[in-house]
Amino acid sequence: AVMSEDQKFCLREVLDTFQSCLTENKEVRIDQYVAGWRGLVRFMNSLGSVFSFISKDAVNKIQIMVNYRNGENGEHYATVQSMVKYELDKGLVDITKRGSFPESGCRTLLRLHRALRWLELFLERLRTSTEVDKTSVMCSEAYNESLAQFHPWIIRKAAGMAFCALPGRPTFFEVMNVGTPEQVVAMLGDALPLISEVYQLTQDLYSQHNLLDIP
Ligand code: 1PX
Repeated sequence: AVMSEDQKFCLREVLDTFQSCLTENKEVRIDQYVAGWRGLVRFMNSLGSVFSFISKDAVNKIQIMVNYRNGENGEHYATVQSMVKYELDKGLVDITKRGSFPESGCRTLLRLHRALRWLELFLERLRTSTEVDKTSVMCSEAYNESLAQFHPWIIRKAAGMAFCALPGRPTFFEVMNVGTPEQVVAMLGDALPLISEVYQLTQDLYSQHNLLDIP
């Protein structure tokens, strides 16, 4: 599904975008992947300006990927698989230490990929939560289990402070604009397996090529 700008924000459409990443032969389409992140960033921005340091970084990384796609070698950036092959064949990735390619596609996508794990963990917590659970706690637990290990202290601290500004579960569900809490839970149940699959395919590919630690 394509997100229409004039319609009210709906998280279902965003998560659908992630589902549409997968090709028949289980490759991950970069256009849809990036569109999914754009939608999430838009959602996050609607929650308040405390999150803008997070969205700035996400938007920056999204833009790097869009630029590759629009560039003269754009066709090599159609899927994560074709990008990895292309950049490795041409020696366009600094795999073990920082060097001439600080903004390679492989490196940039890895940052978003790590954040996708956070998303998966957070959405799973939201899905199984009850009225008494706090979004800030769910969010920081998901973060501590995933992205936090890749972030220096100062970023972890700032992220922790931002999480405290998250609206409570009822408001959060309303902003998602999916319907009743039961409908939110059902939607998340549908979306999560596909998000997990996108995550896992990327994880396996990066692992096969020893790309999980690109600095
Ligand atoms: C129903 C739930 C929807 C929630 C949607 C929220 C979308 C969040 C989008 C976050 C994307 C974050 C990308 C972060 C990439 C990253 O790790 N960048 C760091 C490393 O990059 P570098 O180039 O230096 O190697 C960079 O240092 C990041 C800095 C910004 C802080 C990142 C904190 C990430 C917290 C993620 C959780 C967002 C919580 C929002 C709650 C709605």
